[in-house]
Amino acid sequence: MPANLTQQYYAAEEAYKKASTPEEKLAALEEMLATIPKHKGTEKLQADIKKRISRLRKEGSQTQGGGSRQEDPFFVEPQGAGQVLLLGPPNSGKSALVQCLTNAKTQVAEYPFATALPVPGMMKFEDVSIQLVDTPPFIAEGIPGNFTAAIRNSDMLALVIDLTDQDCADQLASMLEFLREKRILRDEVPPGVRALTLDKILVLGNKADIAQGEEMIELITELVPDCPTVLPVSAVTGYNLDEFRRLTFQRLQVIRVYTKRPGKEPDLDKPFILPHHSTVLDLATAIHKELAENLRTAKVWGSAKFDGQAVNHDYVLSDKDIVELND
Ligand SMILES: Nc1nc2c(ncn2[C@@H]2O[C@H](COP(=O)(O)OP(=O)(O)O)[C@@H](O)[C@H]2O)c(=O)[nH]1
Ligand SMILES: [Mg+2]
Repeated sequence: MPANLTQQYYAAEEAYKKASTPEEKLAALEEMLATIPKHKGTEKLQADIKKRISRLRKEGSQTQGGGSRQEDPFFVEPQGAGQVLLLGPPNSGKSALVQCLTNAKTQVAEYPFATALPVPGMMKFEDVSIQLVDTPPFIAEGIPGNFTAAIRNSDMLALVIDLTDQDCADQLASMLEFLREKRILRDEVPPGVRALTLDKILVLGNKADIAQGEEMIELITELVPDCPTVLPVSAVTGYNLDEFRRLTFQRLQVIRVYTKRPGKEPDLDKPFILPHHSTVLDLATAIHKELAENLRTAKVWGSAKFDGQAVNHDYVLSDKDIVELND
């Protein structure tokens, strides 16, 4: 039987052949598995890829001290509506920003390399919690494999640069080049593959309180090819940090949905976070598999034509909808 492999599969296989580190090999193999057409003709190949993945994972855990992913000091368990990793050269203000935006105790220092490992904290946007991760300085030639894996694993990146630094445009260009080279940044991302498109990257031009911000940003967007959105911010004055919260929530492309029991008030304390275009059935599945299986009727307040309108299981929910599910 012909395998009928796709362009996407061949691209991943090419990346596997070119991979120079175990991390890159593993990412490429996972992508091969995600993009391989699933039918009888590819069963043998699928099994072979799975075997190679498990062998690499085993080797990886041995070299990292017999640890699982959880024991990898660069791995940060995702929490909240999404994980946003801050990446940037030493002294650009990553730690200062994470400290202003979250409850995290991260070290702000006048000297570079103060942050040795990723430090997570939770940032609020309205009633949504978004995870921010402070990271060690980005130096293109010196990024260890598990740091690369942590970058690949995030939902969004905030590239932090220092607008008072004359080299900041070059630094940004080199970060973007690194991300493209590692195939973390792509024009398109096939389903099931961990990578980011340009809209999932925000550039934070920090120290806007003491920089000629506007001029520098104009220069950056001129010099850096395919430049993502640049937001001037300041960790000292808090300038534009609310805009960063809002933009991050928007770019994560998630909605928050509140649930209510029949005849009761809605639970407005803890929204469920779902990807854009999620349906009533997706919500039920997120709450409990059994609820999804036994779901009979649903009512929606918010996006529906009228409050408490009965809707089908495939009704597409909107941000801030209140949903009553009956099994
Ligand atoms: N003026 C000004 N200084 C800042 C700002 N953010 C950080 N700094 C200073 O820049 C230095 C490096 O900050 P830090 O957060 O440790 O940088 P990191 O290495 O990227 O984590 C410290 O002296 C901070 O006080 C800012 O928005 N404005
Ligand atoms: Mg730091």
